[in-house]
Amino acid sequence: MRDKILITGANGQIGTVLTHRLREVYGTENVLASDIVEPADSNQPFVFLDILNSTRLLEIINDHKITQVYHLAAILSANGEWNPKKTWNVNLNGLFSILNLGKEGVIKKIFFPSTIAVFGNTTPQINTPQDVPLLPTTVYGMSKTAGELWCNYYHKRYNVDVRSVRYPGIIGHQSIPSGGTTDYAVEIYHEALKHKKYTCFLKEDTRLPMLYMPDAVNGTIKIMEQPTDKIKLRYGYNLSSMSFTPKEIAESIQKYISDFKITYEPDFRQEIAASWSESIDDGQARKDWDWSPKYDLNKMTTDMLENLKNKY
Ligand code: NAD
Ligand code: AKB
Repeated sequence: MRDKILITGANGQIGTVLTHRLREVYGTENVLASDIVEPADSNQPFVFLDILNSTRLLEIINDHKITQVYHLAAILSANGEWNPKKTWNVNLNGLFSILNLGKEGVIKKIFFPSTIAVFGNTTPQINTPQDVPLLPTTVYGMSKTAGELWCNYYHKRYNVDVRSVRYPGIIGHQSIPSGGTTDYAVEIYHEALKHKKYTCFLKEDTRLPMLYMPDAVNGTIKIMEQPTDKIKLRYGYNLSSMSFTPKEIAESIQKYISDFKITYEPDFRQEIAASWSESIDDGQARKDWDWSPKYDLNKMTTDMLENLKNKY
């Protein structure tokens, strides 16, 4: 029997692109998108699902004979600080419902996206190893750290097949991020093409790890397709491909748009960014399941500008 996939939070920045790719791989009829906001394309299979409604979740899973869930629904780092209680509730209780369906054998495989927001001020910031002290500073980071631990627990205790990666900031041209601290690295390309200037909410020398969308999507599908014995960690695998500062991404854009200007007006997101890693050691993902990203900063800038230029 073919796997049938449910994606939660499918209309967000990553879900929009991941859903499209999963449909190319598994067939449109085998990939059901869900969210609390409507999709841009109403002709594709979509159900409205608030992840906190566990009764509706079970109905959907049974009605559509779902075997795998990519559980993307969440509230991200910056937005999370405006409503900590809601963020904890959505990010953790949504995951519990999914993990419990794994425990009961209703679904066979789960993807849980974790994040570099699990790291905090006690984490070594350069080339951050896989296993480090985690003392996140945001409620988003707290919820994802707890989520990783629950994934690990459900695997060890109930043999739930859950797989997880710690995404760095994700950059793509197909969708718009919102509510995150790394959002600037997408906004900057749009503003460069529209207005030839951008005011960044982080300081010029704030170095963060980032990943281009095609690498993120390929890596996500790759970890889910591995034989189970290759997945040695059931909490988030570190992933990495590039690290840069706002100044460096601006310079990469200036190679194409020479009169592009960047200015800096750091806000509360500066403190969040400063608590995260600058660069990541993803050796374990490379070793266990052959993770190998293709894009660096310059290759990404070329591709972003090429894809966005017709839009403006
Ligand atoms: P996003 O905010 O763009 O999308 C999240 C989606 O979840 C939204 O469409 C939103 O409507 C939906 N959602 C929110 N509350 C919901 C609820 N109660 N029920 C159902 N859906 C709900 O986020 P994204 O950037 O696409 O991230 C997807 C996942 O990847 C998240 O779990 C996030 O933590 C993780 N992640 C993202 C990044 C990144 O840079 N984009 C980095 C690290 C981890
Ligand atoms: C955010 O900035 O909150 C996300 C993330 C790194 O998890 N992009």
